[in-house]
Amino acid sequence: MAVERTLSIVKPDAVAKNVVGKIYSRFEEAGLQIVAAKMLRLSDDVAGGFYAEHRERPFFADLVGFMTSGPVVVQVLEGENAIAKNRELMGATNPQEAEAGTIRADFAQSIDANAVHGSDSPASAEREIAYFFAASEICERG
Ligand code: IDP
Repeated sequence: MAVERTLSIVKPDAVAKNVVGKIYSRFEEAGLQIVAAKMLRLSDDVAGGFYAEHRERPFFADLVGFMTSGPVVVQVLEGENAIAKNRELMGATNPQEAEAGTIRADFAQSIDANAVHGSDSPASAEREIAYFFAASEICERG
């Protein structure tokens, strides 16, 4: 298995619930390292550009409205199989369908406010990491 990097976002609902640390613990306990992190408030343009692939979907305006409703914490996670491992930790998009013990089952209320984002492929991880971080902002942990 290869060491990968993936882009993770703690969404506004989870930041508002004050569970950033609990979510970070899930990453660390699974062997993923945080190699870059920042808190920021997304603008409409930044949130819309991030979710550009969903622009034609009926939920796009709600998604952008939600993602700009409060601060988010954005991080790059690194580790063996990091992309799939993070998706497993997150659970299904709809928290009602998420397996017990996953981040979304434990911390999310609805398909709109679902606590976390994680890249779903190597190509999206590359795009999404570059969307939020300059190469100089990513730390080698060794
Ligand atoms: P993912 O976050 O699990 O990768 P995607 O299909 O990429 O799921 O969708 C991006 C985000 O858009 C989801 O996390 C969710 O917040 C929102 N979303 C997806 N499908 C729906 C829907 O049917 N209704 C409302 N929001 C949705």
